[in-house]
Amino acid sequence: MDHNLTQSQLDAYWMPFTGNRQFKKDPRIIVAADGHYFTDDQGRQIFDGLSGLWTCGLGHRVPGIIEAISNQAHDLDYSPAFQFGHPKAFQLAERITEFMPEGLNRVFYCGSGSESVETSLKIARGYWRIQGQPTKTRLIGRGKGYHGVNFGGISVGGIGANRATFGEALNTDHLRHTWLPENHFSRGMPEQGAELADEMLEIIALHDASNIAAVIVEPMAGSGGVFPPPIGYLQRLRKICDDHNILLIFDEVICGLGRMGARTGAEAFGVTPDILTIAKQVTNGSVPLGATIVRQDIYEAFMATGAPEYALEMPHGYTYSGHPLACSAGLAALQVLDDTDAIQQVAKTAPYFESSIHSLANCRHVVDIRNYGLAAGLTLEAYPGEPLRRPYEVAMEMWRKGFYIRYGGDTLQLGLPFFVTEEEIDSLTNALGETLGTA
Ligand code: PXG
Ligand code: PLP
Repeated sequence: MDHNLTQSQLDAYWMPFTGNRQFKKDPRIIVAADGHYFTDDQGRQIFDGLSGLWTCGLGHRVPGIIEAISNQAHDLDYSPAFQFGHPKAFQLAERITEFMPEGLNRVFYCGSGSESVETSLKIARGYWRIQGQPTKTRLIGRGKGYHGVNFGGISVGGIGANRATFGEALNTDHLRHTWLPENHFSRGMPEQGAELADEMLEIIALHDASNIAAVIVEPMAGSGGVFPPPIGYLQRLRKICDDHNILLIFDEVICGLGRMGARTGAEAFGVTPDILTIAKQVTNGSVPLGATIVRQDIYEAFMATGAPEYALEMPHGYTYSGHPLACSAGLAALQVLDDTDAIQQVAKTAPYFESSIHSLANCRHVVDIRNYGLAAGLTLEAYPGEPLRRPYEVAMEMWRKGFYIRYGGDTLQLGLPFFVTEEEIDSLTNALGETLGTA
C-alpha cells in the first residue's frame, strides 16, 4: 500500500467537516487500527479517544465482526431493499428491539445517523396524517442539537454553522439548550434546568399543538459539546408531549447501544420516547447502518389505513436500507456487546473517568467540563474573536502526542472505548492536562 499521497490525490478529495486547506498542508493519515489504537502513516500508535467518531466502542478490528462481514460478502453481497428481503435484516431487527425500551419494537433501516433522523421526522408527519390530523407538521428541535446534515436534520438541529451556509430550510422552532452557567463543572447530570423543558409550552402556545408533529432531542447532546440532560428535564418534556399529543423523538445516534452505560439514553435517563434513532455503534462503525425504531402502534397505524395489501404503506426507503454487510456486522456487533458485558463495563469505568476528566478543572482556559458514561466535553475559553482556534490547537498537539480527540466549536470531546483501562484514561488525561497547561 502506498501511503505517500500525491498532491493531486490530496487535492481530489473534498473532505467532510474538515479544514481542507490546513489538512492538505499537514495531512494526518491513518493506515491501520487495532483495539484502542490507530497507526498513522509514520508508523505511530495513536490512542483513539473518540472511538472513531463515537462509532467503535468495542475497539477496532473486533474478530467476530470481521468474520461476519467477510462471510457475508462471500454469501450475499447485496440484496434489493425494496419488495424483497434477506434473513439477516429480520434477525437484526429483532435483535435491535432487545436493546430498546419496552414498546419500541419496529425497526426501519437506513445507512446513517442523518438518514435515521430524516426517517424519524417523516414517520412523525406521516403518522399524524394517517391519524386524520394533517396539520400536525411542525417539527421542534433544541439549541446545540446535532441531527445530522440533511435538510430535515439541519432544520431541527441547533448548530448555526451547519445550517446558515445553506439557506432556507424547514420552518422549525427550537427549545433553548440546557447549558446553564450555574451547572458548570457538574459531574454527570446537572441539577439545574429541568424547567427549560417548559419552553415547549411556549412553542405550543405560539403554534398550537394541532400544528406540531414532534420534538426531537438527543437525550445527552453529543456533537454540540456533550451536554447531559438536567435532572428531571426529559421527564418534563415527556409529560408535555403526552399532555399535548406531540411525538417525542430521541436521537440516540451517539447515546444508543452502550456509551451511556445503559442500552440506550432512554434507559439511562428513565424516559421512553415514541421514536428512537440509532447508527454508529450498531455495527461498531464497521459498515454504515442507521435505524429508526418506533412504537408498535405507530407502525400499526401505517398498516391500518385500509389501502390494498400490495400498496406501499410508507413511500420511503434507501437503496442501502438493511444492506446485507451492514446487517451481518450489526448482528455480530450486538453479539459482542452482549457476550462481553460491554455496557456494564462502561457503567463500571464511568466514575473513574469522571474523576479523571474533572481533575482538569483548574487547567488554563477550561471554562467547563461535562461528562456522562464514557463521554466528556470540555469548553475552552476563546481567543478574542476566534472561538474555533483553541480547541483545534489543543487537538493538534494531542495528535502529535499520540492521542486522537475530537474538537468542534469551542469544545473538545472525548468518547472512550468501552473497555478503556484506567492506565489509558490516566495517560490521556495527563497528556490533555499538559497540553492545556501550555495552550
Ligand atoms: N444524530 C446525532 C445525535 C449524531 O451524533 C447524527 C445524527 C448524524 O449521523 P451521520 O451518521 O449521518 O453522521 C449524528 C452524528 C462529533 C461527531 O465529533 C458526531 C457525529 C458525526 C460526526 C462527528 O461529535 N454525530
Ligand atoms: N438519486 C438517484 C438518481 C437515484 O436513482 C437514487 C436511488 O435510486 C437516489 C438518488 C437515492 O439513493 P439512495 O437510495 O442510496 O439514498
